[in-house]
Amino acid sequence: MKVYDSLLNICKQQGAGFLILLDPDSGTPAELADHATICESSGAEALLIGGSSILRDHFCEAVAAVKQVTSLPLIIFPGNPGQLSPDADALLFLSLISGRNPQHLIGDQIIAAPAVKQMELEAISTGYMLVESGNITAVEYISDTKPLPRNKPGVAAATALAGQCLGLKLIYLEAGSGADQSVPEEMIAAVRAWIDLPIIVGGGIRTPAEAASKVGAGADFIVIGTVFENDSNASMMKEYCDAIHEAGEQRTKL
Ligand code: 1GP
Repeated sequence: MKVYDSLLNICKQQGAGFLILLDPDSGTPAELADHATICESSGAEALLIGGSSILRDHFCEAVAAVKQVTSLPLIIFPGNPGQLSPDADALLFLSLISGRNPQHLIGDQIIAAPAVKQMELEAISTGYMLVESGNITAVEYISDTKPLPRNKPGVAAATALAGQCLGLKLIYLEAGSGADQSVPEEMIAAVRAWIDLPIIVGGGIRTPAEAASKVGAGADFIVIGTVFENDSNASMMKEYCDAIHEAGEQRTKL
């Protein structure tokens, strides 16, 4: 089964799913593989791998090491167009639709597309929307784009809808890794009201209750990165997983 179809199944059957982000900058390939086994035992539905990778140059080795130890779908969440590996199961083929930097709207994609095809990677076209979060995040700085104002849910909804009309398959609402403030529930609800696509929400989520609240507002998948990086604790991750699944189940009953 294609990874995208399995994500759609999770939305349909469970209401919501839990994704953990492994940042290649955060450890050696062996350490990342250890982290992946912890993630799997927490009940997460899939792993994302990617990030700024400014400090280390071992992306492909990290993907291969993680893939060896996990049966979870491994999805590349690329920090740049060079983060590709045939060992992954799929790739979020991102377009930064909240910004107006042509490099991240279509330039990087042209650079990456031939390699994606040659590697036969499943490319899941994703509208990536950066949301103002109280501090300047690495993604804002590196992408040289302005985030969406957090008090303008209507602008976010129209942006996501434009992405859906363009044929994108996922919307990722991103506050940025380690953000001060996560994506507001009001914005998630506005986007949910206007689009049918699965919505991923990540950045700055620090408690299971906060994760559950995002699901209650309409998020289909929650991404946790920094909290896990700081304390790679299986029982804590299970608490996130349970909270997300419980909130998802509530949604399926509505
Ligand atoms: C970042 O959305 C992810 O791209 C996860 O964010 O590291 O803040 O959990 P955190």
